[in-house]
Amino acid sequence: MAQASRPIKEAADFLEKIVSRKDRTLVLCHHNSDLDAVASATVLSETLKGMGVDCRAAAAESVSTLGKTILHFFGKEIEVDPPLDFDLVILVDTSGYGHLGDFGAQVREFPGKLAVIDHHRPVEEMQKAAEFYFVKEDYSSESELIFKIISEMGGTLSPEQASLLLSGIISDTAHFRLARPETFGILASLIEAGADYRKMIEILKTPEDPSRRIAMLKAASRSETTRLEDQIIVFSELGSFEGDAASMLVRIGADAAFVGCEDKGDLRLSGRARSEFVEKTGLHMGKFMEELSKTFNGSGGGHPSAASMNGKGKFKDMKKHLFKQLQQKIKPKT
Ligand SMILES: [Mn+2]
Repeated sequence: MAQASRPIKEAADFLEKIVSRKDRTLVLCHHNSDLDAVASATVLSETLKGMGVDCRAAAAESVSTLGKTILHFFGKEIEVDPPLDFDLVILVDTSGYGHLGDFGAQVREFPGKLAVIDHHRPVEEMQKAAEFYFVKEDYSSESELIFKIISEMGGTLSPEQASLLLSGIISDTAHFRLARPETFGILASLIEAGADYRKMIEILKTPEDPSRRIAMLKAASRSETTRLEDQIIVFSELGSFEGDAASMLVRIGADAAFVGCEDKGDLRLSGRARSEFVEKTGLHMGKFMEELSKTFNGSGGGHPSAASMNGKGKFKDMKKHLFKQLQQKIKPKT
């Protein structure tokens, strides 16, 4: 039967077989394990343990920073590269030996039984090697798959386990952008089981560099806004993150934004524009910056809506010249 159409019950039946066989089991996930991997491995391992199986969870090679953060938050740990003294290794969120980094060689030599429960593209070699091979490529995360299997077995989740799986789903679906309709049903069940959505969102936020945040605020507070015809042009002065600042100014309202600086006669300028600005005005930022840079003995260029230049001269001269050029390019409609 094609992998995609196999019922979840097959996986539940297999796990129940492990319970009755009393296999000493390792649930193993891929190297540099992300949230989906550590959540799946941890929750599946704990569930099997709760059913009387001698079971542990592990990651190959290393755990990602976010993976460590979430485990630490729940006071949980996952082993890394444990000695393979088990009857069975279940690979989760892992499609093949290659996904296990250097530890893959040891798993390849492992004389015991192998099972794969995954949501990546099937790997033929693994299909042959595994006693049980179950791949649901249509699942947007392994955490969803683990949830479905545990539910099928009649298992329940603690609030911590529900939160862990939720974090795996949020991260693998890129905050639900890649979610399937079914994902939201699972999400509701996890919330009902006590998952803390707000807390997980908070943990998943990648910390932003404070110096970058200050730079963005400076760029915003120093910004000058001008209207040229129906276009909102914003200019600001900043000595670092100029491109990011110009993008930010476009995001918060500018049609085109220019952010630059002068350091002892060395000029730098970054420009960003909305695609509608490029269409309406016909102003290609890359060409515009190239022309501008020639006036100041520098070089410049880029894309239609994102470009930069450098040159020699005084900041206020560059700014004056920039506006004059913009006025010429953005002409009233005739
Ligand atoms: Mn995954």
